[in-house]
Amino acid sequence: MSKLQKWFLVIFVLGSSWISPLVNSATLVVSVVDDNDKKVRDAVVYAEAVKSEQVVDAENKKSIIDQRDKEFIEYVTPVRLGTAVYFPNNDNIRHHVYSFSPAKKFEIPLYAGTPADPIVFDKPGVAVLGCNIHDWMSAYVFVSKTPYFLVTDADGRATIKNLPSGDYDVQVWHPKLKGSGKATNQRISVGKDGSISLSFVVKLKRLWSPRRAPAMSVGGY
Ligand SMILES: [Cu+2]
Repeated sequence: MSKLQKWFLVIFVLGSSWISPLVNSATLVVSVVDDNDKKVRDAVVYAEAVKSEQVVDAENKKSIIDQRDKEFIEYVTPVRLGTAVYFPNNDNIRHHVYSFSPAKKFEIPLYAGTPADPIVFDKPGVAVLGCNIHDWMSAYVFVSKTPYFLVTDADGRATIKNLPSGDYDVQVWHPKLKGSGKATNQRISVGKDGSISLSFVVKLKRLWSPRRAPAMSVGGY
């Protein structure tokens, strides 16, 4: 290696060490409990960049909300804005899925199997799903503007990986949340690699929900 080549190597190595801080990212570990300290599952945790351009992801995003044993699976499905959601019916009876929510109004009239066309969720917000035949069937689609979101598990936990450097507003939404997600806001700053832990305490409403049909009618319509 000539002297000149060595100098180029030194400049290259120094140069890369200057560039690397730009690709730092953190893991965000979130726990959500209610005001009785009970772990809250099915809570959507989302991190929005404070300086964000909120561009719809151009990638083809797909998701599935299953229907099994006359229930929607999952109860809460967070999706990125623009996601196409398929609604396969895995029961041997027909379902009739609908939403009247401003975030997405749609209807898939009585059907069996998987409808050919998915429903594209193209507005941010929450769509409440129901089934015309089975009143107790309900589910929620949370349409997120940000790519950084997850839903909490049975332990009330969610781990969002690879959050790039920057400032974020982290908020929580749940179907039974009292007040708006905005009120839960916590601002974080990601500067270096590592992990950030956040705890949320949320107040949940008691929601009335229709009872499932009596066992006698299972296997009926
Ligand atoms: Cu149904």
